[in-house]
Amino acid sequence: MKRIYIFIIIMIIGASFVACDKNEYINASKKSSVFSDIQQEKRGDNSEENTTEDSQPMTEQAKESSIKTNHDVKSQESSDVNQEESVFLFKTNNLHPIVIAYEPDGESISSAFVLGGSMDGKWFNITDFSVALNGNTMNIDEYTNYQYSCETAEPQNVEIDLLKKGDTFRFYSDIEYVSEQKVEQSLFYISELSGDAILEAVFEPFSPANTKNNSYLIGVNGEWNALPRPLKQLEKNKYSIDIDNDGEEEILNIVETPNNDEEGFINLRDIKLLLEKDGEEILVETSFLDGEYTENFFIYALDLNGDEILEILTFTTGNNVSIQAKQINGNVVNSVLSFYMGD
Ligand SMILES: [Ca+2]
Ligand SMILES: [Ca+2]
Repeated sequence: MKRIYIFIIIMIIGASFVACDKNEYINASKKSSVFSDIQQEKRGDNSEENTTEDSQPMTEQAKESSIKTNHDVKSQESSDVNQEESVFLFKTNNLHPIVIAYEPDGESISSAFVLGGSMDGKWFNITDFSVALNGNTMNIDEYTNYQYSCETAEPQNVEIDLLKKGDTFRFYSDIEYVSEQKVEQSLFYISELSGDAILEAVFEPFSPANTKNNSYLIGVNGEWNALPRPLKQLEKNKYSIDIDNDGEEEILNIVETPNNDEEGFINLRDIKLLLEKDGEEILVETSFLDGEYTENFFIYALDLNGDEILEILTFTTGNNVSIQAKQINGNVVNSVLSFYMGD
């Protein structure tokens, strides 16, 4: 009897080692390409030029360009398989995932971070899903324990409903349609720095033409036109745009206030994003720039869920990256999705 117990214990220990060993560890070079590129950018170039460009979402020339390119967003379902420039069937996931890619200086893009998804008016974050790894299904807490027990923070190729292999994304810059890409892998891990769950979509590397370097691309898995809409600049940090598609423009105001409360930072600023709508001033978001971990604040306005009402994506970027999706419902602002990478 004793032998049987010992045998069973050995089998259990053996199986748990196999559970870790069987996992395909992903090449570390694939991990967090966005984050490492941001760090490179920070190390390499802190010029004011980048800051200025990022905080000016729209120029007159850009507006013209966006009108032109708006019409270029076309269904590619009528694919010609003989064409070398491959066009594939658009595969829609009913959770309509949204991804964010960082376009580094002169390099191609091979992955993008998942912001979340939506279905029938509901929004979903990564933490709403379970992941399956080698046939084992785990919720986020179980995955965190698994990662801890296997002593690895490397991204794992998982199955997750929010991002399936073959899901297709249309990528947009802040002003134009860029390209269509198909998911090759869904990589998942828990950030060692922040403890956040991170889901990364891997694509065949692609190089967007005509977009400025060090900018962000939004990828949307949906048939609607998610091209970011032009923000009409009224004056510095003040823009007009029709958020709720009722024919009347709302005003977006980015208010920067110097903050002298903390020592050790040269250029500390509090940021408030305000929306003027129906004669009311509504607070959309507060942020904070320290010139070191967070350097830039900028916004995109686009339809993330296909209901023809624009959401506002706010970016606070630098060494750390924080992205928030805000839905405007009447005169109420709802935070619907968020992404954070940093420490
Ligand atoms: Ca309006
Ligand atoms: Ca919408």
